[in-house]
Amino acid sequence: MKVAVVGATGLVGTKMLQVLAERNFPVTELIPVASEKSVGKEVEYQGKKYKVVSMTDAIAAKPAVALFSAGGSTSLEWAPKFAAAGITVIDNSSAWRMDPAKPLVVPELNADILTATDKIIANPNCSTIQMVVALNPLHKKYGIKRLVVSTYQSVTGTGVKAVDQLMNERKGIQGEMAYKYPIDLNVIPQIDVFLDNGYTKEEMKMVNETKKIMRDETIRVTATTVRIPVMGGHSESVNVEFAQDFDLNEIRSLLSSAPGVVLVDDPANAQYPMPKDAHEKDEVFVGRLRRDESQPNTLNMWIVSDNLRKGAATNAVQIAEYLQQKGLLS
Ligand code: 11C
Repeated sequence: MKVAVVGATGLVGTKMLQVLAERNFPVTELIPVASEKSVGKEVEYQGKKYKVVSMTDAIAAKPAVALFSAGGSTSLEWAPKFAAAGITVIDNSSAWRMDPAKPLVVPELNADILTATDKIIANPNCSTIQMVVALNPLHKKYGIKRLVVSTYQSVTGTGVKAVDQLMNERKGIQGEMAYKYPIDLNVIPQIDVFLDNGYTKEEMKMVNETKKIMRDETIRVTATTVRIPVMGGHSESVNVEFAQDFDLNEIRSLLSSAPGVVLVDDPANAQYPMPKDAHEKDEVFVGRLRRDESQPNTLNMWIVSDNLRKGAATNAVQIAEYLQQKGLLS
């Protein structure tokens, strides 16, 4: 199968290539695509070098699927052109996520909504993906009424410029700033821009995407999203109020058997999820499970995942795998 990766030289694009190879996705021809200034550069895939091509050349090559990670405006402009040529786009930007006509997919939850006519499929925000993967089995059993989430997000979510800023600060080098403030030895309670309601775009993505993916507009969600000087993944403290009471042991067993979830919850032995351990893994790690003693039917949990993998590249490749296995690609 011909596969295009749009944004192939970025952090997520590079991870998409790595994940496609690791999972042995049946790529017969790779078409790496990037901005005009990268056209002609080479990327390596399974030991072979491939020349980066332009958008127009990629469409002419007619891949069956194009994994996009090139930002919202590129996606708004180019995804419809790929789709019009019969190419299925799996888009990692926020451009199409809340479009009612576009599926927003986390395969563990809602791949069943996909059809052969879906030519632009949205990949959710990283912080949303890891939260819903962990919450879905609990929602099915107890019904979630309300979520209060605070995030601790890796600089890799911003991109290579932010990784460079953190590393430069550590080395005492004055370089380009991805953030308005230093990130090393700091915490920045702003991810993306502020909206009129006082929340950031990242926070409202968690609110709106969660309801769409979980197919339940009644779930109430409030979020505070925060950048911390960490690389391996995003962490989240989630307070979950259920419609009915729960049993902690049953929660543990539901999470242990949930697809894509690994339970790491042994406080007596200081075992809990950390980004250092989640780095380069595809699963969502859950721990610190405990009853909220201040509120009935309410649980506190801690969720960690590699934002570049399950939060972006792996989720996109899993969608492609589903489409391919179900014969939904042209
Ligand atoms: C971050 N979650 O950590 C963001 C990155 O809508 O796909 C991904 C933004 C998005 O900064």
